[in-house]
Amino acid sequence: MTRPPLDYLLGSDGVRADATLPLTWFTLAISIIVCVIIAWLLWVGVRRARANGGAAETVGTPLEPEQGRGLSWITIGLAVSAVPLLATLIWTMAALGHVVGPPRRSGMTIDVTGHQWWWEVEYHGANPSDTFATANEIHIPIGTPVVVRLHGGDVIHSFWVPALAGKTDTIPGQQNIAWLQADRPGIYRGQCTEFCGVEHAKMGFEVVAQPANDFEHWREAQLQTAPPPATPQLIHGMQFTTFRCGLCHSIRGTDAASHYGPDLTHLMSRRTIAATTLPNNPGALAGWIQAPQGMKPGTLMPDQHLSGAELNDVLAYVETLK
Ligand code: HEC
Ligand SMILES: [Cu+2]
Repeated sequence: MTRPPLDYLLGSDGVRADATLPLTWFTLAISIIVCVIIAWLLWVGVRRARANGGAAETVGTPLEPEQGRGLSWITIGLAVSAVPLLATLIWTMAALGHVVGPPRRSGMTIDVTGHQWWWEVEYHGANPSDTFATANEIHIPIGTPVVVRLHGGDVIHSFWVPALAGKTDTIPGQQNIAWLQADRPGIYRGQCTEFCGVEHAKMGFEVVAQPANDFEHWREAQLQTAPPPATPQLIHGMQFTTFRCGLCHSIRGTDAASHYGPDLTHLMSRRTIAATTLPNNPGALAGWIQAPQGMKPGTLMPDQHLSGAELNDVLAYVETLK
């Protein structure tokens, strides 16, 4: 979805951002105006002091009676600055009232965990078998408030989708609550905004807001387990992948069941890999599996050094994880 640049500055796409965006522009404008006025007054003052022979000569000499009148300007200055400050305070309180609490009747609750340097996303349903996990791509139905329970996997991260809502930290050992609501379909960029180590900048994610029907289709597809391998190459690929990659990854329907790294059950349904570092296409995938350290130095997935044949089998199998 491309939007005109001005729309990014002035527009928001969800109720939470709607409440904070105009306040942000207001406080920025007031701050700029105050800076300009103060700089101008300072300049005027310096010029006047120079015209009167410079400030140095007056240091230590008692004030002439008429010079004491300058004090009234301080009172006026305080009164003038109190007005925008008070307005900002009242507006801030009103905006907080809109964004802070999750709506009482939320449509959906998901769990999001910040890891160095990717996002684990977990969906739940009425039954335990309705639970599935994905990574770095959060799908939500439009027009529905979605409560996001935030967890910290290792260090403090911060969850931010600028067009939809403000920031909320993910803290190890504590659960924080954020909520998202998108007004229209779209793909909204999210980003970790609390410095969390070398690959902090490459800890992005996407929120895909869809009409309720499309979202339901996506959910149904995600609930499926991985398809059984259909050819000898795929059988070998699956065996090798679960043996080698299952140490850290989960593929539902196989023996790979570790949650150290992203769940790969529906890897090919995602638009990006490695927390938006790379587009999800066969070339990038092959490069990532073989040498992730070259693309995201420091990432907790080690280079795999597979032989050509092993890599081919792994890729062939992984590409069936739609
Ligand atoms: C020692 C643990 C470990 C092993 C072994 C491992 N990975 Fe990973 N993998 C990770 C971690 C951690 C990430 C998240 C990296 C990041 O985004 O910074 C990851 C990310 C990925 C991703 C990107 C997923 C996404 O949605 O962003 C793919 C694909 C992947 N690994 C495939 C594999 C394959 C295939 C193998 C086996 C050949 C493998 N990995 C072996 C830990 C591991
Ligand atoms: Cu982070």
